Amino acid sequence: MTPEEVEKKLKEALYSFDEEVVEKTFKEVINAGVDPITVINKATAALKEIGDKYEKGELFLAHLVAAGVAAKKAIDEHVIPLLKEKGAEGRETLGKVVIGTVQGDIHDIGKNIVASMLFAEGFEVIDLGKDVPVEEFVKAVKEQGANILGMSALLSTTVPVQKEVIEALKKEGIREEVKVMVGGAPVTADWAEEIGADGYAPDATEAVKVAKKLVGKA
Ligand code: B1M
Repeated sequence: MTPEEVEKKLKEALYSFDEEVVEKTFKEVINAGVDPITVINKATAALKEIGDKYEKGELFLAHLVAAGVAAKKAIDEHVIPLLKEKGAEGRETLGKVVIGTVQGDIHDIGKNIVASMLFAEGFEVIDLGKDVPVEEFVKAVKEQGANILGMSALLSTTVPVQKEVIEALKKEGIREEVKVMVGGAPVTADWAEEIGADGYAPDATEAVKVAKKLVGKA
């Protein structure tokens, strides 16, 4: 299956807004031997297009929800297990990552992909989930002795929370003990620099490279 065929199939499936169709198509593409990263990249592009149409008023919120729920289920069930396959118990860890989607934000598809790929590449990953309060990030960094704190944000209203967490780490006197990596569709390298984060990645493949660099294992 060519990347163009994968793109067409996944797009058509997501535009059906039907969970069963989406799941069947993801399964078909994966079973055809398509690399999971290609599947994620093509699905992300299709979801972005659906999001843009919602923003322009060409689709309703119900469409955004249907596509999001179906994509999450298909990715959780058919793509994430493949991403995690490389991870094995008892291996030497590259470091400990505490990760979550910031408070006020329930977008977790991208965060879950990043967490799975970090795990697959050898990191120990403590996933705090979505809508994670500032103090919970700080507490987890402290208690877990994390090497990296990863924060995902998908809304322009929740991106500033990444800064709040960094400020809270400073207040607790533990900012220098942990590297901070930020990401999510509206997050940029400039923003990461502005808030004093140590790393930024536009996608999950890059997130793994940045994380390895942050722990000196690149
Ligand atoms: Co929402 N949503 N949504 N949504 N949604 C966006 C983000 C939006 C851009 C759509 C649009 O209008 N164009 C828009 C935000 C606009 C803005 O703030 N500027 C939006 C909105 C408005 C909303 C609601 C407010 C809608 C409403 O209720 N009126 C609401 C918010 C709820 C809340 O959070 N409080 C809402 C709800 C939802 C659903 C629940 C329906 C669903 C989420 C389901 C879920 O996650 N469980 C959903 C979806 C699916 C989307 C879009 C369409 C797709 C997001 C996605 O999963 N992409 C999205 C459109 C878009 O992104 N342009 C949109 C696929 C995923 C693999 O990509 O998350 O970018 P992404 O992750 C990538 C990279 O960003 C990076 O790696 C990942 C993999 O390569 N990355 C990191 C992510 N985290 C990282 C962390 C790192 C490093 C890299 O280091 C730690």
